[in-house]
Amino acid sequence: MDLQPPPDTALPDRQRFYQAIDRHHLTPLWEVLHALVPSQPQSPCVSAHWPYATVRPFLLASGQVISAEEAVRRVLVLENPALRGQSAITQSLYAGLQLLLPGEIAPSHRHTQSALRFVVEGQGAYTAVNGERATMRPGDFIITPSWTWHDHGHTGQPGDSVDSSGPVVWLDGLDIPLVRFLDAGFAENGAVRSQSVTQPEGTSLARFGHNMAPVRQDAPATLHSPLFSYPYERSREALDTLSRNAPLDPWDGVKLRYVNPVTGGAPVPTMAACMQLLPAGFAGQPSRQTDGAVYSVVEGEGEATITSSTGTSHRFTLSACDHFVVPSWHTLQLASASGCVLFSFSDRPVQQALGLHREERLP
Ligand code: GTQ
Repeated sequence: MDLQPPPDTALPDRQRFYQAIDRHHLTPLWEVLHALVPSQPQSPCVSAHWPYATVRPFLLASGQVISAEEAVRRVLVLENPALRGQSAITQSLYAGLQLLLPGEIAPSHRHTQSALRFVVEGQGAYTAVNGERATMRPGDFIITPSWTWHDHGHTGQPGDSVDSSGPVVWLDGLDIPLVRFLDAGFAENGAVRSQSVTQPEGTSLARFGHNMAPVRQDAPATLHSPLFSYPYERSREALDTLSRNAPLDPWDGVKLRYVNPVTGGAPVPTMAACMQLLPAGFAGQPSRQTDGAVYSVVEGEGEATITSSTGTSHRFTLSACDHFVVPSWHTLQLASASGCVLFSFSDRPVQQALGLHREERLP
């Protein structure tokens, strides 16, 4: 008489089956399906905060360890604590703080990765893009789009007026992990250390930065903004005016995004950037987005409470020049007793182009 096999003998059979197919580089979907197609984003990233009081001494010490020229780019990378060794702050984005000292040059190169700069501290440095220099002042937002030649320099001298005799520090945001994921990275070094200036500073701003555009000379057919520099004084003035004249957004305070003035789209195709003002006494409501974002505190003080979908929560006390990261689908709640200005960037245009972007504003 045949005995029914006990139910648990199915398991060894399964394991034997898995071993048999494993040798042929086959694996059963049903063991991983739930993780492959999660019911909601389950980012491996964690929220993190880099107080400037902690980072600045190391950044200045890096200036004693290596020259900008030898380093090519003297940057301390902000690595997500859960992605150590990957030079990534989120799954798609890279962030770092770059230091340039008076008289230094970071030599000309170009790469398919798009970059944005947000100036954190100091006077006297410039970024040159496509033959035009953009002076870097704290709060300025500057782009170096994919495959454009760019170099950085600090024209100050150690003995100069206090204004330009000090270090200049800026936040670099690049789509390095995204381009790496797509295996689409190319790079070249320039034939000269610094590209020659072919148009005076301010030319691009005059052409495209005043809600006007050239008449006969069509806007260049590029995916990126024809404007390379977005000066802080203008963004700040816009936020100030809106904080007085318009209703506050209960989640964001006053928040504007940087645009390509020709298309209204993002300044570079892979990254969006925003500037926001939290007025004194602001206590924001929580929201979450599928685009993880990197923040730079421009002015003032505040608090960011970031909670993962599993309920792990961190509250960061923010001061000027601090940086922090909000991973995908983590709720962010912002508050400021005395007022605060925040810069942020994310991969939102990529998600929007692919129809993937989602946002949830919680009560
Ligand atoms: O300034 O070109 O932080 O190529 C990383 C890679 C900055 C740059 C970074 C880069 C740059």
